Order: sequence, then C-alpha cells, then structure tokens
Amino acid sequence: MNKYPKFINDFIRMCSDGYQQGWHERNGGNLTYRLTDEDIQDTKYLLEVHDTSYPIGTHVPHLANAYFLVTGSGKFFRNVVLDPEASIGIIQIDATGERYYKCWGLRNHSVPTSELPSHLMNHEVKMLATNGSHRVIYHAHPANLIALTFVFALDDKVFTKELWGAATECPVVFPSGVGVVDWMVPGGKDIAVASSEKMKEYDAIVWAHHGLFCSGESLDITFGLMHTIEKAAEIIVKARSMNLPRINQINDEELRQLAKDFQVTLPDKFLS
Ligand code: 2HA
Ligand code: ZN
Repeated sequence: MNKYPKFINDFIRMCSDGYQQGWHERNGGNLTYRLTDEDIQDTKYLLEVHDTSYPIGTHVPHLANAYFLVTGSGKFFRNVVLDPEASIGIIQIDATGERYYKCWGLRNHSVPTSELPSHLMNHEVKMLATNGSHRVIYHAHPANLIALTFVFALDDKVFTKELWGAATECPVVFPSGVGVVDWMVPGGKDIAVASSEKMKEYDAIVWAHHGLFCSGESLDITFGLMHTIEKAAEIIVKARSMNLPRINQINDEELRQLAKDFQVTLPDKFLS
C-alpha cells in the first residue's frame, strides 16, 4: 500500500472498508475526492498529460482545471485494493467545466463512475458552500437506510427526525439534517441537478429505493457520516422489527439540549 501518495492509499482503504460494511454489492456505489495543491504536487510523477477529453454530461464551471480521484464505472469496490490502476483513476476537469481528461489509472479504456454528473455537481455546490473545505462525495447502497425509503414518507423532515430521534450522536454529526430525492433514473444529469439542489442545504442526500450520497471535508469524515446514518437506520429497523409499539424517542426538547451542549444549530423547521 506504500506505492502511492497517502491520499490514494486512504481512498483505496475506504473502498475496502465500504465493501466490508456490505454497502457495495457488485459495482454498486462510487467515491470521488478533489485533490489539494499538495496532492497534485505529490502525484506529479504519476500524472500524464493527454490531448483527448471526454464529456462530463453536465456543466461544472467552478471546477474548471480541478483534479479528482474517482472510482471507475462498472468497477467493484471489492477489487479496488487488488488492482487500483484498473479500478480507480485521476481526472482533470477542462477549462470549460464540461469535459475531463484522464491523467492516471482507469486502465484498459475504463471511464469514471456512471454517477460522475451527480458527484461533480455536488462537489461544485459543496465547494462553494464551504469555502472549499468539502472535498469528498461518497455514494453507497446501505440496506437499512434503503429499507426506510419503503416505509417512511419521502420527505426531508420525516427522515431527519426519525434519524435524529434514533441515536444521540445523529443531530451532532449531521445538524443540518438529511435531504430526500424521490425515485429517479440514476446516472444522468436530472438526478444530479435534483441532488445538488438539496446539497446546498444538507451534507447527506437519500436517493429513494437506491442509496445515500454524503459530502465531507475528508475521507474519514465522509465515511463516518455514511456509517452514522446507516447505523441509525439499522437501529430504527431493529426497533420496528420487535412487533412492539415505539414508546420512546429522543424528543425535541432533548434535541435542543444536545444542540446547546454540542454547539450545533438545528434548523427550526425540524423542531416544534
Ligand atoms: O453502479 O451505484 O448509482 C454504481 C451505482 C449507480
Ligand atoms: Zn447507486
């Protein structure tokens, strides 16, 4: 694992960790990371300059010239650690924000994730909203959270309150709540536009009957957000599987106490 700069090794490890959680059946899920200037320097010896560019499928002008480490389309997270250069790669966005160049990896004519439009539109929104601090977009298929999209209304407030109410760390880890996007065809610009609209407000977006998108500053923080949300969903599924009525939940007064002690702001619209 020492063969590559640390951020590439960390990215590879996160792919294995996500697979081991059971979030990446077959080629499910995708991960992208926006390189820092230091990462680009550390990777110069790997990066190749190419003339050929490819369409992104959407327009991300604020990401012009940025570099991203991405998982490949059709690649299995399970296999990333065995052959990184065939499964992941680095791309550079062109000066127009409409096309990208392949700079490393993605061997044998591989291309970036089918969800590249959603990833890049989310990156653009989060980069602007966080003054550049968010660098990671992570999409996975965690089963408990997906199960909840069959029994709860597909509504930001319903999901936010259920998750916050199920595990004490939730309002602290995602104080802005979670957004929900209705079922849509994945892989294109329409779902990218719908998701990035919600990403202006939230760090996590549920895709009904499909999975979850998370945004964060680092690989650790973003993996942790996915893990926290899926753990809360698992608790809800377990509690609801006991065939007993729910008689307790972390209530609004308790959420307010948490917000105060942990110095986070919970939007008023989620509290009565
Ligand atoms: O196959 O998860 O959403 C990758 C995906 C598509
Ligand atoms: Zn998916």
